[in-house]
Amino acid sequence: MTAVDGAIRHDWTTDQIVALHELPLLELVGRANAVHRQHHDPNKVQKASLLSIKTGGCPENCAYCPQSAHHRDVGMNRDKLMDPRSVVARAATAKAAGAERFCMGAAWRQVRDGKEFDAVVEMVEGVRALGMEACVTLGMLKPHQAERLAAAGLTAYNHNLDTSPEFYGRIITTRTYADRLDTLATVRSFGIDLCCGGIIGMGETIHDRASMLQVLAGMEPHPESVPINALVPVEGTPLARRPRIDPLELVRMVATTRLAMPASTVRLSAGRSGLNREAQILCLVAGANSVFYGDTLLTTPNAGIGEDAELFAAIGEP
Ligand code: SAM
Ligand code: DTB
Ligand code: SF4
Repeated sequence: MTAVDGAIRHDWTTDQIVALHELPLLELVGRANAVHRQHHDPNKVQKASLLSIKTGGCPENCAYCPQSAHHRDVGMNRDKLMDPRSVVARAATAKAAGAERFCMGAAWRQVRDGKEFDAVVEMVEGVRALGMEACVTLGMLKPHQAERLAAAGLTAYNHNLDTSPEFYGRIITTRTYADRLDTLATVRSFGIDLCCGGIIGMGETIHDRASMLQVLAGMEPHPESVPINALVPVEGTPLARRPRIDPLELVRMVATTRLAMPASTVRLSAGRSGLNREAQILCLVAGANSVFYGDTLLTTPNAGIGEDAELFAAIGEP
């Protein structure tokens, strides 16, 4: 490797990223930690809370997702969009529990103009008025819709690539990788931060994981936040029988993400409840500096607030 660790680069090759990922574990974690300390306060872990504002009945067929209407065996209820007042009240509760960022997810293929989108804009305004960062994940977005969200003060838009371009078609067939990249470019063009990452443990190879990171690190600028999810296998989805990944695979993925995108917030996302306290701390040493915080993710359980209190006490974070 010719470039110095910690330099912001957009020209990573997939092979270079695979080589990082395959370093001896202690070398990988050590280098990632050094880069992490160059760009971030090593004692700071951002807490982001999640809320599903519109659950179930999604027309997309993402193989991992319990909210897809294609996976009938999940038996997920279809709920209506929540009303803005109760959403803002939930954000206030999350803030009181220590969350700095509030992320709202809707099981939509795309945003449609009308009353529901107006309500989401109101939610963003309400969350920002609490002094919290606001993030939404609503599926595909058109320019005029991104413009409205930007005007409402939206901090970030979450739209994951989920996996490599090569493996994508094995996981989702109702939209393309190019659709995803288009929405990301639209969001970026209105000055909204990007929250974009993926999932490991869906049957992809290490090369696929590196290839996804190559696409993300090729973006200029890098996404400001990169969620790394470990698949939560949900009964009734096509990926229900996939084994849980070894926590050290998550450590390697986090460390490699940190090396490829030194200044981004790397968020330890779904799958954290399957890790013990020490494995989570290893992920934080390896460069993760945010977690989803609160008892539930969108529809599945997260690490509990009680366990998180122990985690934060152990690392000395308030
Ligand atoms: N419909 C929007 C979209 O797909 O962009 C937003 C909601 S979607 C649930 C947000 C992200 O959650 C997905 O991109 C995926 O990375 C993650 N996710 C969903 N189900 C998951 C699961 N079972 N395990 C891990 N991550 C999951
Ligand atoms: C992200 O990358 N992970 C979060 C958030 N962004 C929206 C969602 C995880 C969802 C896990 C499955 C569920 O709870 O339904
Ligand atoms: Fe719909 Fe998002 Fe779930 Fe895919 S991941 S089925 S787009 S809610």
